[in-house]
Amino acid sequence: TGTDPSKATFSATDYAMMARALRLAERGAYTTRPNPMVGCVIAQGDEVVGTGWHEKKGGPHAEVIALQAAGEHARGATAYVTLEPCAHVGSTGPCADALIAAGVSRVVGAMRDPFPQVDGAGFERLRAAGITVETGLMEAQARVMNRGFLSRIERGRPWVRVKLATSLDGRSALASGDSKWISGEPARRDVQKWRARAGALLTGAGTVLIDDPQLTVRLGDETPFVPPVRVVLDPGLATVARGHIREGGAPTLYVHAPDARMPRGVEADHVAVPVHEGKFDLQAVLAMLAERGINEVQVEAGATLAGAFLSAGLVDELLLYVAPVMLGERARPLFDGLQIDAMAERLTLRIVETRRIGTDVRVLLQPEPP
Ligand code: AOF
Ligand code: ZN
Repeated sequence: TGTDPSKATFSATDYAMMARALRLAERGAYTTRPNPMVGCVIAQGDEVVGTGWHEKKGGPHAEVIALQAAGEHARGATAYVTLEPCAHVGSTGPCADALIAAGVSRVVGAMRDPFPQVDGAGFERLRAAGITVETGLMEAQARVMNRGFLSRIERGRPWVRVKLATSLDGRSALASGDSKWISGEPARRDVQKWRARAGALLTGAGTVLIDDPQLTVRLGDETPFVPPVRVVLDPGLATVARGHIREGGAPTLYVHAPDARMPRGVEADHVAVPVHEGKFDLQAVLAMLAERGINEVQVEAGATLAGAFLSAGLVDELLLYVAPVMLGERARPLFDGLQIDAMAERLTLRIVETRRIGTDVRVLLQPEPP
């Protein structure tokens, strides 16, 4: 810093205010989708005069709530926003205009909003009105928080998190398919929070038949969330009339091969996706989910589907619960179909975070680019 004139320097107060705005934004983690999480803090020097966060699509944006709380104190204040203020009329008016009207004198943004209707226009509008605009404060944190939204807008596909419970010897189930339970109760409860962040929980027909999961979010009554859609990859629509997955207050979407037909008398949401040599085109599956506004997908499936995502290079994040148990050599591996014959071909991952959860260890990993 100091040598690069394009980089603004930020004070300790700036950091503290943006950190607070990021924490506020996180409150929307289970409810804002498909919208991003956004937080806003309005301050006069060290004194916070208004705060806000975006709760849900169609509801007021973070800035509007913070401006309302600040009232006249917004005049001459600094507004800290975790995402560029919008410049479009969507469910609500442009936040850039609201900030201008309130007489804010400085806006500090963590990052640009890549949403096509904003994409720089919000910051531009503020500057044109004579407001000091500085950006890039805690940008890395802001991008991580909204990695799902950013993935959908920037890459046209959701962020893909594969969740797996593994034994110490790298096994995901017994040969019989039985996997109840590898990880302990606290770990299984922890998974619920990651589910609640996701717009979709994706599984395969095999898992529906063997595990019969509900794939719902169970967080306790005090925590509001929007139920993620349960997505079943079922080429022949063999499971549409079966299992707990049809119950429980969350929508279910069946993805099938183009030539499959819904059985007579069964009503379910379904969509055809191309299949090559009996295997789904996973890129097409993800593009279809992005079309439907899904930011984050959590894959909770067996070794076949988990392996297919990994082999295709479509895993962004691996959420691994390692239990201190051995399941032995006849048990199922974590990933089918990974063919590695030389150390040079090995798949390398980066550990993002580790944490002990009850008797297990949670490891969050990201594959290294090849
Ligand atoms: C902001 N502040 O708090 C949020 C923003 O459907 P709408 O009208 O709510 O607009 C959604 C888009 O607005 C969303 O895709 C993103 O680009 C931006 N979200 N912008 O200034 C906020 N939530
Ligand atoms: Zn807005």
